[in-house]
Amino acid sequence: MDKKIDRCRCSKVHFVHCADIHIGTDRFGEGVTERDFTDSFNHVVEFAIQQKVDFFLIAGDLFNKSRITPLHLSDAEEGLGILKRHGIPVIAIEGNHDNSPSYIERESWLSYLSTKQYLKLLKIRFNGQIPILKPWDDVDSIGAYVDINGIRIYGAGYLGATTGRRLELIKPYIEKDRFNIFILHSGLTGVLPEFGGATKEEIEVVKDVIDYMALGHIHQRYVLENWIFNPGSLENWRIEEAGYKEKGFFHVVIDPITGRIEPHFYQSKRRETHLKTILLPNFNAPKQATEYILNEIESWEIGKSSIIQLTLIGYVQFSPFVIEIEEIKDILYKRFSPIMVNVVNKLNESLPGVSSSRDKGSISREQIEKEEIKRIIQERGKFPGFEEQITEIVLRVKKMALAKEDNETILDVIHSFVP
Ligand SMILES: [Mn+2]
Repeated sequence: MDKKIDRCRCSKVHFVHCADIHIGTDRFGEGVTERDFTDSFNHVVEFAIQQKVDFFLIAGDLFNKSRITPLHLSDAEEGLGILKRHGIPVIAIEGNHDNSPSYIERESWLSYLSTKQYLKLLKIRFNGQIPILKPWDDVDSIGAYVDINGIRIYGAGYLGATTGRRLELIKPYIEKDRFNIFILHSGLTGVLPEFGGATKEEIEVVKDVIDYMALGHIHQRYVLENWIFNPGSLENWRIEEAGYKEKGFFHVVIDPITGRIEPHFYQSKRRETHLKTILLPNFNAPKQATEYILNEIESWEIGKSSIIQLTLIGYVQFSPFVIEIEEIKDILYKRFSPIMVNVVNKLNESLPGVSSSRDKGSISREQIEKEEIKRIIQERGKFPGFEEQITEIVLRVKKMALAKEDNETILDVIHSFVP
């Protein structure tokens, strides 16, 4: 392959690619595990310094919110400052969390960090249908691309439902004969049901001009065809993400002669987290249930200062609310010294794969809900022929709202259903 990086360079170019750091996430209130996100970021910073990488990419969501506290800003400045002192340039884009709700127009804290030379913020603005592809400019501290060690890095930020269309518009302006990295904060449909995003086809529009697609947004690692790379969030942004397969960051080595990409994936440093489920038999009395739970807990192996989330499922012959949740929590705190315990009581709720005597042969709660929503949509008569689809949207939005997804992400899902 006749590529692309300066011929004079003989040594390999290497960089770190991470995303979704979410500094400032407070999962339990009162800041109990807030610093986990900073710790995890600092761990990647440490790695980058040891490896003496040429540059450091952040593919969006450095912060959890567009409005951050002074502590979150100084946390970010500390990690970024270490990279700066070691002469490692940081190239970043804004994710949907850094800059909502009007994510393209407003100044974010990343623009501030860019002005202070902690990072180089890239974004591609549009003049109607025309992308403005200005090179990085030290005076304005903004640009659409920057060249480092012969590699060109473009950064587009979060484009939401317009991602596919905008990539099409950007493509003709990208210089083909270089080694190009493109940083984008976008999901990919089909990776995880709770994350919407662009389709593979929409991203592939730029495949023949981009060598390394550096994505962020989905909190689980995935790689497609040694071309699309998504590292996942560093920490578990929601506790349930402890169930995701992998999260971390890439250390990528590029051969300057052939343009060959050699990605190495590393798991991030995360707080030990245990998602536990106890299925209760059909007990008559709450005391039986509590004893059963305590007995189950006996066999667990859990390190100190962990997060424990215990979900109770199954059907009992008494009101599930009389179970002594506080007593169970106390036992867990005494036995394992966790930093946080969360008990989710889903007793007597219908779950897939768990049948109960009471709804055998009848339809599930989900089914009833779905039928009812569909009936209401049919009655209103606004979407003839699309009742099934609209019902799916309503159910999905409800699920996302319960999972406390931010408004922009929910809006995106709604948009993704609109042709
Ligand atoms: Mn994120």
